Order: sequence, then structure tokens, then C-alpha cells
Amino acid sequence: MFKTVICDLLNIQYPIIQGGMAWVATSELAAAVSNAGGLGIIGCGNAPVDVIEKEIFKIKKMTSKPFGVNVMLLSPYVDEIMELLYREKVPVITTGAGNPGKYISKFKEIGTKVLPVVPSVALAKRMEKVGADALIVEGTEAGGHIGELTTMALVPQVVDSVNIPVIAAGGIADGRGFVAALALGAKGVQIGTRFVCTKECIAHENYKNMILKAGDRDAVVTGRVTGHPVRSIKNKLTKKFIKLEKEGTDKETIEKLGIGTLRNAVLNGDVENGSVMAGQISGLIKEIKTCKEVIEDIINEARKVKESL
Ligand code: TUI
Repeated sequence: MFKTVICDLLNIQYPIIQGGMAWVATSELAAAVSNAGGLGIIGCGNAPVDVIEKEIFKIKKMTSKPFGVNVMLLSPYVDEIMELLYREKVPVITTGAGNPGKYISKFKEIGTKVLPVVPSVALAKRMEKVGADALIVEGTEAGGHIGELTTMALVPQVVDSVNIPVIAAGGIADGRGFVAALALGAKGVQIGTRFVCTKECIAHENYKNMILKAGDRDAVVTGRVTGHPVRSIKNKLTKKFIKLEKEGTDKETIEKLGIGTLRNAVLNGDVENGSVMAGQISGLIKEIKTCKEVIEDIINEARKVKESL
């Protein structure tokens, strides 16, 4: 049950992909997700190529299952990272925060599957045209850098506009969300925030606790003026951002204020001055589990939900 074209495309047991969260999605998390039957993803964020090379080396020792790497297209190291992924014949690439069109044809030569994250129908159609293997359609409920449309509205519109498989992302953390995504026409899900609150995730315990404590309205958006809006848990930093934005502070000053803040929260546990990126579904997450438990719980709940409909 729940075997879809995504399982065949990516050679995985369950159509569940882990979000490629910068600093959070290390080889440890990705290997645990892949070993549990999903697709684990190493997140590059703004990390230089030698850091990612080490992570790929490590994951190859920790799992024999397929894995992926998420390339954040605003990174200054994008070209070098793409070269590394080509050399290492990484099985799957997901991309975020931009258009990966110019890289796709080269990866086709070596069978690497490329799955761009898209926030709109227009970009979805463009990505299909340039050869994307599937699309990750991410609603504004997601954590980190986000688009405008909700998962509920965006996923079926993209499903009706393209002929490649769609993976739904944003606001999904349990079996109900998984079944809902399939009902919208998606063939799989990408899950980020739920995997932060796992034993294998290396994020600081303060970061995980911030998500466990969060309520339904605590994941707020800042940085709209910069053109790169970000969703993170309300804290001293988000309040500072919101105040400066209200005062009409310029884009450059606001952008500068964000540099290094995600790393500070994830690694140092400074969850007041750091950026605790997480999605709207944070309020649903109440305990730390293993990645295997997270995936098994989703599938078991999804079975029950499907039967009850
Ligand atoms: O990429 C993400 N989430 C991220 S990236 C990130 S690191 C970062 N930090 C601060 C500022 C910016 C990035 C933290 N979280 N999700 C996937 C995603 N991609 N969401 C939205 C998009 C997107 C937006 C515009 C994808 C393509 C796009 O296209 C623009 C174009 O070129 O047409």
C-alpha cells in the first residue's frame, strides 16, 4: 500500500522524502531516513563544497540505499557543488530557491534524478519542459524560504498542469497529511520539520524543543521586503525583523541581519538570536522519535485514515 511512481523513480520503499534543510539535514539524518525506507537528503544551504563532499563520503558509509542532495540555488558555491554531485554520481538532486534549468541536461547523462522545488504553476511547467524527473510542490506552510501559495491550493493546480509526478511539501507531518497530499494528486510527500524532531537529527536540543513547544501561530514569516521571505519560530530575532520591516528599513540591512543566524540556532542552540526555521505544522509535533518511527507512524496512520474515509 502507498507504493507510487515515486518509489519506482527513486528506488525507495515509501514515497516520503526528507526536506533538504540547511545545517539540519546532515548525513546522519539523511542516512537514517534512507535506511527507514524514505529518501534522505543532505542539505547544502550555503556550505562550501568540501563540507558537502565529506557529507557524501559519510553517507555512503552509513547506508547502501539511495539518497539525495538539496542544492540551495542562492548559494555562492552552486556551480562547484553541481560539479561535485556530477562526479559523485549522487542518485537524486533536489533544488530550492531558484531555477535549476541549466543544470538538468548534464545530470540526465548519468541517470541522476533532478527534482526542483517549485512554488508556482509557471515554474512547474518550465521545469517539466527542461526535463525535471518530478516536482516538489511546496506550499507556504513550509519552514525556511517560502512561496506565497498554500499546499492545498497549489498542489492540485500543478498536478493538472504537468505530466510528471508531483511531491507535495509544506504542512505535512503525519498520516493525515500524507493521505491528503495523495488525494490532491501528489504521488509522494516531502517532510521537513517533523524530521528535525528526531533522535538522529544533529540540531541542538534547544532548536528541537522550540518546535516541540510551538503552537499553531508560532511559525511566522519575516523578510518579505528582501524578496526571500523566511518562515521561522517567533523569537527575539523575528521580533527585531518585524520591527525593522515596519520602520521601512532597507533590504540590504535586513538581509545582513539574517546572515549566520540559522547556523547559530541549529549548532549553538541560540534560539533567541538565531533563526529557528520551521513550518506551520510545528504545533502538531509533540515528541522526539527515531526516523524509522516517524515513517512507520505515518504509514500506519495513513492506512487507518484511508480505510476510514
Ligand atoms: O529553498 C527552500 N527553503 C529554504 S532555502 C533556505 S536557505 C535561505 N536562507 C535565507 C534566504 C534564502 C534562503 C532555507 N529554506 N525551499 C524551497 C523553495 N524554493 N521554496 C521556494 C522556492 C523557490 C522560489 C523561487 C523556488 C524557485 C523560485 O524560482 C524563482 C525563479 O527563478 O523563477
